[in-house]
Amino acid sequence: MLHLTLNARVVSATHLPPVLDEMRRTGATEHGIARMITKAESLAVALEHVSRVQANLLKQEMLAAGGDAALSRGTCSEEVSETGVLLVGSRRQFADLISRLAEEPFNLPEIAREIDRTLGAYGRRRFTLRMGSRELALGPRPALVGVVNVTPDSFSDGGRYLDPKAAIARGEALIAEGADLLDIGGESTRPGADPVAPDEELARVIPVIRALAAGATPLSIDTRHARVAREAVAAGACLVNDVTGLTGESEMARAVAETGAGLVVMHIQGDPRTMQQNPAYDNLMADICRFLRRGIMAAREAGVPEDHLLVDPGFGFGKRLRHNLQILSRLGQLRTLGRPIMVGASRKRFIGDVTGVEAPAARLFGTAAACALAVAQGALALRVHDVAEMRQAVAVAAAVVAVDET
Ligand code: HH2
Repeated sequence: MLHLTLNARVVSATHLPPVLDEMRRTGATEHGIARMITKAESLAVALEHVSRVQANLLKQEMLAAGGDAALSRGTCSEEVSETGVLLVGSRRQFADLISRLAEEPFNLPEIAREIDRTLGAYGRRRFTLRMGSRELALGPRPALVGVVNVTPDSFSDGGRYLDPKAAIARGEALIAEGADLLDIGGESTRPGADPVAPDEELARVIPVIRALAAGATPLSIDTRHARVAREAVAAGACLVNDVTGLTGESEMARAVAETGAGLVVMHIQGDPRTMQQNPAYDNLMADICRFLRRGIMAAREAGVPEDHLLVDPGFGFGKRLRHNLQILSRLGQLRTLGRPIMVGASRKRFIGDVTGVEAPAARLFGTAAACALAVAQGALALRVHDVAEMRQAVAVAAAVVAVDET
């Protein structure tokens, strides 16, 4: 699979609307602007596992186009057989590179198509998420996903909504606060949590799903178990939120495909019991991207249509403080995957580490900052415990994003 191997990723891109605005103010013609703007947009695209011969030709062609390519030093001295590549140049230089590569041997036309596809995916800002018979428009307005934990031990609200009546009331309250979707879970995945048997998980979530499914708000089931996913969808859920990103039960992808539900593919390193013991990455964003790509491919191979998928970097799932902060700062790179980004930073430990606020339920303002930063980077679904408060934060961030898009 070429695109998994290459793991092409847009690392950065110029924010163009202010440039366009100033160009127009000069009185330049639209025709002139259309030509000039491709020079004003600076792009950096990372590729992995490029063979020595491909890398040398990429460098040569990108230099000829007026850009450049960073490669391993050993590529020239023939000490390495493959290398990572960082292509840098303007939009125009990338277009030139892509047409030059179309004429080259050594699979370079495929690399060109992958770069082109990646740039196209990165630019996408609106999606229609399909989940069974439901649809949810994502972008320009991000969706708020309210969390309902039907558990005795969730990290921030364990025990509060274990009673089905309390969980149903919580779900209704979150809908009244403006939730676009509810994510219902019967197993805590906090660091160190003990797994819950599917029978117990089902006993917790099914009555809550049945009761809330009568309303208009779509429901998601937060589970690692294929059986729970199937029964939850039969009871009225339309989205499966699998925190293992399809690396847990092998049946999960088929279960989602057969039910027609949507799927959240979330990144995790390790499993909840051990994930925080010593998380380490070669290249954090590249590793997350590759994991999510694998999940997308596994879902598609099982028959889940692409427009049923969301991706999520999995804040706190096998990440140190620095990792969580870097993900938030570089989240936009995941737009490369061409699927809407969900973010679940709500009340999490890293917010407590930065703010010194120990009680998870008191991490409201920190959560609001994280949500706003995520929206600024392109997140289109925010999984939160405090819908009313985050609705304000997200509305402000989304309005700032939108002001440059219209
Ligand atoms: N975080 C949690 C659970 N599920 N799903 C997605 N897609 N993204 C997340 O970041 C995410 C998630 C953990 O939060 P919570 O459900 O409140 O806690 P617990 O696992 O302890 O029940």
